[in-house]
Amino acid sequence: MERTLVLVKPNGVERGLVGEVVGRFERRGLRLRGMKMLVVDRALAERHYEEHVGKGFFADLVSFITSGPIVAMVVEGPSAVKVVRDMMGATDPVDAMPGTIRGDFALDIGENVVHGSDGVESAKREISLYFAPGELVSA
Ligand code: DAT
Ligand code: MG
Repeated sequence: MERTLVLVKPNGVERGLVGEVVGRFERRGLRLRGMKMLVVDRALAERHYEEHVGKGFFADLVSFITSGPIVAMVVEGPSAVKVVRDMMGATDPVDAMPGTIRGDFALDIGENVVHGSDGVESAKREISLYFAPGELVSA
């Protein structure tokens, strides 16, 4: 079993896609272990995306993720990191396959609707940024 962090980004919340995104994971058989709505502040955004500090898109990335409420969730299941990444599709929605979340609901790389952790270690780090241990339930 693995856990991964999923965010519905501000444009996904604004467009009313929270249920669609959550429903896809639930129907796949993944389990929700925590979920909350919050507005990300600059400090949290910079910690979350620290691997991208110095890149040309970093300022826009921080500005976007802090631009409105997001929904953060911890999703659990077998190989959850990979399964969620596969269900989200490629980072650039233009390259994302139809049937994936980005492939069905996005066209702009800067506003690609969802975030999913890219590995087991990054999932642990990211989950701890958004959730205290007591905010998560176990099976
Ligand atoms: P992912 O979200 O698929 O893990 P990433 O970690 O490489 O992708 O980048 C984080 C986010 O930054 C990504 O969801 C959208 C944005 N981003 C990445 N590359 C970009 C680029 N070349 N131009 C604009 N935004 C970009
Ligand atoms: Mg990433």
